[in-house]
Amino acid sequence: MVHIAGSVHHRSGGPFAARGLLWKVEPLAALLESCGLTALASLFLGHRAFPIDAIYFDKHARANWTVPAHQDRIFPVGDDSFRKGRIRDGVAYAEPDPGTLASLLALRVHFDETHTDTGCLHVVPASHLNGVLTTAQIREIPLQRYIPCPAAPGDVLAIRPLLLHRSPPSNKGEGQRRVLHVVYATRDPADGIQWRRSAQQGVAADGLVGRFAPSGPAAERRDVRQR
Ligand SMILES: O=C(O)CCC(=O)C(=O)O
Repeated sequence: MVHIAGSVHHRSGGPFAARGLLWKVEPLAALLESCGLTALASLFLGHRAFPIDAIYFDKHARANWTVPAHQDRIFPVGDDSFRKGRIRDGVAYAEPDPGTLASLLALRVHFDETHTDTGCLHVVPASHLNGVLTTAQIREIPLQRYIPCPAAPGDVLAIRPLLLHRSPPSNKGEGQRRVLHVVYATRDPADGIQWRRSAQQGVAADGLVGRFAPSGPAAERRDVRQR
């Protein structure tokens, strides 16, 4: 078992999530590159993508939990971009402008089979097209509009962070549902906020940037390597 500093513990005692993995697990950004996940994000987004956040979720008998309906709106940023934000586990988080939020992509890698009984993610299809929703707007949406996203081990679920989603508990508290949730961007926000860069810089220092970039401009990758 891997113990990650800053894991979030459920009331029943078991760890259920570890945030800020790009900074806690140093080789993670390079691993995402070499396993092809970053290339997949680049394909979806039509430009060279880089990870800006990674969270590990582990729902199991001793850590059965629920996340109410929400959109993902805050992400790790550089310390000097801290604005309207909060500190989690020593990392600054802030909300970028709506256009940037709409441009992000989350890839969720599943390590276990999951379905309604084991607390798979539920989403409201196309809800991201309405932009940032207020709490009142989210409350107005009936639970019947949420559809489950079952998955097999190895499946990757691609969602926009603004897609309305909720995570109900595992019905009987049985089984295990482990997910690595990685958020990708293709550029910094437009409003002066900068993503927390260290993970991306780590990849460049390893010389791995450019190995996977199906649609990114080659010249840009060369620039990174020459720096
Ligand atoms: O995977 C889950 O159960 C929770 C996911 C979630 O709510 C999120 O990533 O914001």
